[in-house]
Amino acid sequence: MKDSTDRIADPWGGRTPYPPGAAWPARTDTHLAAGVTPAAVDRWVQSASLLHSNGDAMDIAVKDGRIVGVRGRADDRVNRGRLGPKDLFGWQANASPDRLTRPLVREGGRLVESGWDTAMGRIVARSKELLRERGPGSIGFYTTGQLFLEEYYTLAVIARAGIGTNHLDGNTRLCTATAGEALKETFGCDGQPGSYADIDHADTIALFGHNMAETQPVLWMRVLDRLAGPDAPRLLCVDPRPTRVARHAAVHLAPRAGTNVALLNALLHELIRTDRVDHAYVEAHCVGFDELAARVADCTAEWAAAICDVPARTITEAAELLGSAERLLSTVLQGFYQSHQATAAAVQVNNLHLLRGMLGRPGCGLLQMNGQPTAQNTRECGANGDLPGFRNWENEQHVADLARIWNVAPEKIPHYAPPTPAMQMFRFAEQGSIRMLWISGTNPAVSLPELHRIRDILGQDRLFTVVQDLFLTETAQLADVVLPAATWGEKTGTFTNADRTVHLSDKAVEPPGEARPDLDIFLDYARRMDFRDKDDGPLITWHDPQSAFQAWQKCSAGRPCDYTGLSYDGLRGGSGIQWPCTEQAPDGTERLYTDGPAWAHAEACESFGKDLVTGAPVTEVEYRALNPDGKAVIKAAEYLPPHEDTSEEYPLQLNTGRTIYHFHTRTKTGRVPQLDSAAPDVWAEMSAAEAAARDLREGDLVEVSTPRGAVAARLRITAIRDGMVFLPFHYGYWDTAEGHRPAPDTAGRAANETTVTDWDPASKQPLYKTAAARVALLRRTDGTPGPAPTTTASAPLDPGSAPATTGGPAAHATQHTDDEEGTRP
Ligand SMILES: Nc1nc2c(c(=O)[nH]1)N[C@H]1C(S)=C(S)[C@@H](COP(=O)(O)OP(=O)(O)OC[C@H]3O[C@@H](n4cnc5c(=O)[nH]c(N)nc54)[C@H](O)[C@@H]3O)O[C@H]1N2
Ligand SMILES: Nc1nc2c(c(=O)[nH]1)N[C@H]1C(S)=C(S)[C@@H](COP(=O)(O)OP(=O)(O)OC[C@H]3O[C@@H](n4cnc5c(=O)[nH]c(N)nc54)[C@H](O)[C@@H]3O)O[C@H]1N2
Ligand SMILES: [Mo]
Repeated sequence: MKDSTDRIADPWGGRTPYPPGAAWPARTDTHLAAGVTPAAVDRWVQSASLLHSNGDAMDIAVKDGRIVGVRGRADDRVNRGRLGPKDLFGWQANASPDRLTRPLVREGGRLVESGWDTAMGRIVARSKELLRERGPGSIGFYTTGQLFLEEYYTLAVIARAGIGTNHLDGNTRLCTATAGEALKETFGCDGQPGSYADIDHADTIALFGHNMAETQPVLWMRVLDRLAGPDAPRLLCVDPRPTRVARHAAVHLAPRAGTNVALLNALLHELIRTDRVDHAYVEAHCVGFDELAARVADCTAEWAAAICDVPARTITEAAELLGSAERLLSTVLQGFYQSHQATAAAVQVNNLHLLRGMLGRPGCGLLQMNGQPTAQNTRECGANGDLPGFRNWENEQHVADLARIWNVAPEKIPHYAPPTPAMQMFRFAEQGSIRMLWISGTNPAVSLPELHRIRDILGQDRLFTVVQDLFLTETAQLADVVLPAATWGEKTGTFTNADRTVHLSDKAVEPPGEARPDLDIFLDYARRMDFRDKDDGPLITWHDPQSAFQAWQKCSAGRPCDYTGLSYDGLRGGSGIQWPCTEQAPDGTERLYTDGPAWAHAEACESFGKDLVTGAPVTEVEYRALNPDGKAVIKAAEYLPPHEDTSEEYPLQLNTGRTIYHFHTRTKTGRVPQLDSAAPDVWAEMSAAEAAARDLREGDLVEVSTPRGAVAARLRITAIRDGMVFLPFHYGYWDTAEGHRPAPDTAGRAANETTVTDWDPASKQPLYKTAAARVALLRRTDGTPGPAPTTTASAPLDPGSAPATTGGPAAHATQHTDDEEGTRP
């Protein structure tokens, strides 16, 4: 069957129902530029999505050397051909007329065009001067979750063994640091236990602070197809917003923000009270059960109900759902990760699975989700605060192993202290110990908390800032050197999604002007810096994506993220493949820990763990005493109230997050007509009761303010819980659709004007979802409703109060559900 749908109006497309245990049927989604037919396409080039962590495989359509559309890959295990709206339309951003095409350098206070030699020359000169005068600790690298594996690995070697600095982290610190930390706390090591295929088998699916419908729409299609089929799974949703997930849930808990640990402790209490514990599993594979049982002994549903402001009855219903599950799949994301007890809360979800013995079997999945498309690789390759290959910086053997692979002295690799987390790097830049900050693939002037502070830091004369991006972003405008990067579709490399599936993304077209792949930029820097190994040979021995991949394979060998069985050729043609992929497991590995934890022994583990309340590291001696046999650690946590609680002056909880149509700071999606017009400007969400209490109406221009700053936004009245205001964080100062002019209401569109400089003690992930705010009327509506989409969590409570979000003819995509008639090669 082939049909065509407006995928702005209907982001998830049509249903292909299926029963438990069956394979998810294929459905191939295609969108081509107006007037282009599939027959007119010159070439289809294999790739995968770069606008979220799901890893949806696709082919890029090329005609006359230009990208003209995309088509999902039906053979791929991740998406079976489906694509979400950002991927169907987002490719158009590549060809924006305002792409950076030449390097820029600051001259007399202004950024002016220059050549690569001049720009790189300045970076190298400053690097050498700083190394000479202030040492390696004066240089920091702040990267992303959106480059390719080959690029992160190269950057990690440059930073750790070339410069020798401890200051290398990614914006993954804002994103999935807690995912990694929670896995380390429980299993001793990062690495996603579950598989997306667990959706096919689960009888119960629990989503903890995860708006999957909007942030991983293709995974949500898989859930919707199960819900539409026989023996459908039951859903538990824990989210204060009325997301699509909440609307489909058998049980929806909408807790006060920042109370996840109280809620989870009550759920664990109920499971233990009703003895829904797999004692044999716990006995064989875990330590710490007694401590947990003691910790939650008093955490009754009534106790949590008062803290979370949800009915006690709904908590017991949720516990019943989890307790009666035979195949439970859980996912966790930013509603847990971006709060003051992030790791503590995420770890309780791990505990839930350990208690119930639900790991390593079909349907029994645990997904501590990633957000960004390549965040997994930032972590694996050590371009965040870890050593490459999930090696433990406190383990001399692991450091020696790396030193051998890189042929450098172990002392060259900084391991005197934990690698510096991003928020600390900005603090060092503020204080003046970091004097050069190289920012690649991230826009901190919109995405970090408390923006006036970030602008001040980046604007300092003494800080030399390099920004490597596609566009002249809010951050790039503050830089000393701007390097024009090539991106997805213009360069080759691999990346790994949230369920460990590795995809290859091939170059389809030439980058604009003089823009270069990030890998080439890093390699050029290494060459100009003349980094050497201990035998005076070149430190970096590779020269292109494939040779970089091979170097990484050697580094990954024998570690949990073992890539040795993969190759570019093996990744071409069919489906993506899940690591570990080795000679013994040439087709990859669907689930980790099928025989219990495997990387938690003191010799093997990536981390000895931390105190969940203080973040203080557990010592090796303590860890060995706690976990002599390398089992999973059940770590209990006490609930603590949010640091910034509501007050008379700031009576509302501030929640920030995403909509389906935009990606982060909109540098790509803001330049795409279909996506831009679906959600063109910032809005604020509140409940009808909170609006009425302030005499506010749909569409009123309101000011949302905190002690840090304010945002002016039109109001959208929704079914969000009382006591809360929600802001999407996508909107920066520069209106991308207007071609880089200041947005009409420049006085603060960015949610992060208002957020707080604070982080989870264990993962160091900043808090974007727990702060206090107030809302006041700026201007009464002229009848215009809030600019929020109606198809999503921001749907108006009164459907008549805003026109339905649609995309029109330009937003049509075809869906083929019959392979015979499909356009697949
Ligand atoms: N469309 C789209 N998709 C994306 C992205 C994007 O920008 N746009 N970004 C990608 C990236 S990098 C990421 S990290 C992911 C993020 O994906 P998600 O985590 O799903 O997205 P968010 O909207 O940040 O937050 C999810 C939910 O957390 C809820 N929440 C807030 N506070 C609390 C709380 O205290 N407890 C609970 N239980 N819930 C709470 C919010 O109401 C919100 O609905 O999305 C990825 N996918
Ligand atoms: N208030 C609030 N703030 C948040 C969040 C929230 O929920 N609430 N979420 C946080 C999370 S989870 C995340 S992940 C961050 C995201 O925050 P950012 O990383 O700052 O957001 P992006 O807009 O994705 O920025 C990526 C930049 O990389 C550029 N880019 C894209 N592709 C390439 C490439 O191939 N090479 C190079 N060199 N550049 C490229 C883009 O043009 C863009 O400027 O925001 C965080 N901030
Ligand atoms: Mo993220």
